[in-house]
Amino acid sequence: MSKMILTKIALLAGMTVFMLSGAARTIAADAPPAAGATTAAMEEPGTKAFTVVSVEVDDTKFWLPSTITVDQGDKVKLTLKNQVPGASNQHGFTIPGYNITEVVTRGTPKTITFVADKTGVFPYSCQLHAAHVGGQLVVNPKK
Ligand SMILES: [Cu+2]
Repeated sequence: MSKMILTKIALLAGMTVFMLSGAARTIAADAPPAAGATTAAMEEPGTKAFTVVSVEVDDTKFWLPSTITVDQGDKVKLTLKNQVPGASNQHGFTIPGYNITEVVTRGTPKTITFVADKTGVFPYSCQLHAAHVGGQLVVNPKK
């Protein structure tokens, strides 16, 4: 075969891969959003987004990260994920200082949004299990 034909075959093969991957992307876009599919690029300006995950390490359950820091007036978006294995598939997430209380089922992330209008340190925890280690939301005063 001549070099030109080989080049054409290579181009066609490349285009086929490109078109196939395009089709795969289209299918993926039509599928229901996967866990954590939202990206920072999709956030509106002024929104601070965090993923907060419940995990188990050596028999102790944690909500991580253990500190979330924002500024007063920020719109806060929390994607809550429960990744704790085991028979119990539900854990709680509560920030009493902001009147937030949710139950998060493993495999079904929950997204909550609120405006951080009060400054201070607001603990968060699991309202279902006292031993489940929580953390704190820190809201700094506006500069
Ligand atoms: Cu819990």
